[in-house]
Amino acid sequence: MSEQRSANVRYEIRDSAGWITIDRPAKLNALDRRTVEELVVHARAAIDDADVRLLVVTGAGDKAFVAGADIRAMAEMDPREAQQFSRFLQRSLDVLERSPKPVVAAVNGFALGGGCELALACHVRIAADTARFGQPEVNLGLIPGAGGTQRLPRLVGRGRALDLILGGEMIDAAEALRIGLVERVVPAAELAETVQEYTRRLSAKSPIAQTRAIEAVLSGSEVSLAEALRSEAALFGLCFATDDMQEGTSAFLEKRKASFRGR
Ligand code: CO8
Repeated sequence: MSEQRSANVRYEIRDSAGWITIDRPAKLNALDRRTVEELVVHARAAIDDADVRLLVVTGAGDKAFVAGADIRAMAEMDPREAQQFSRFLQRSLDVLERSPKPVVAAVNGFALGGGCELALACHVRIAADTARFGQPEVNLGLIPGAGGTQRLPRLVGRGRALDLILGGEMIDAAEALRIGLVERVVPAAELAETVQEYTRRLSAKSPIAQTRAIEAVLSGSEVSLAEALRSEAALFGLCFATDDMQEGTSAFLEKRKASFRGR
């Protein structure tokens, strides 16, 4: 498929992954309302497209993934508008986190403020070794407002999250890997190919099992352990009603490669 382009976001399918590229390099891909709206339109289209198996979110250029919410746009807001913008961003990032298809952040540079929060809403983060992360909102007299106060501690622990949020300092990719903010770090020149290879590998697995796994992990983090374990068992049981489970187990027993169809 050829590339689709809206004002600030590009979309193309590579292999079976829908690549969403935030494309405002002159503003280090900062997120204003229009950019976020376009991101969501492309994300929803990718989720609904039967030919797309996974989503990748990245930034244009080699400097920034996303350097935050657009500070110029925020400077004009009153408290009510800021709260609405925060809810709008939160709901938009929920679309990625709640995607039934895996969502990978290919973090190619600065991931700051809302940009770090965008990466946090993705299921897996693969970063260039040149990427830098941070929640610098305190430098602006703000707090993270796009999920950072909630997703960051859940990912790296409360102490490390507060260290980042209270200090407002940036950390490099190696430190992000060390604290569990990203899952992999690769040389910048190899980021796109690494992510493409990663999406190829994930595409060969059972889509329906991946969807159920995302559901189990996400829903489980919102309830008690006992309830989460019941939910895991229910989702595990549902897998046994799928062709993919028959195919996966038969392929193993027949010593051949499984061919999953996502049903
Ligand atoms: N918003 C708007 N414009 C930006 C942003 C941003 N977040 N980041 C960079 N830009 C613009 C710059 O203003 C500049 O534009 P211009 O050339 O027109 O002056 C251009 O991008 C290039 O930036 P720099 O010249 O500053 O590039 P440097 O290489 O010197 O510095 C930095 C790179 C260090 C990344 C620097 O640009 C920077 O510190 N940016 C701001 C980072 C930041 O504070 N991000 C957090 C923003 S707050 C936030 O994200 C809150 C999220 C929650 C929102 C919830 C809703 C209310």
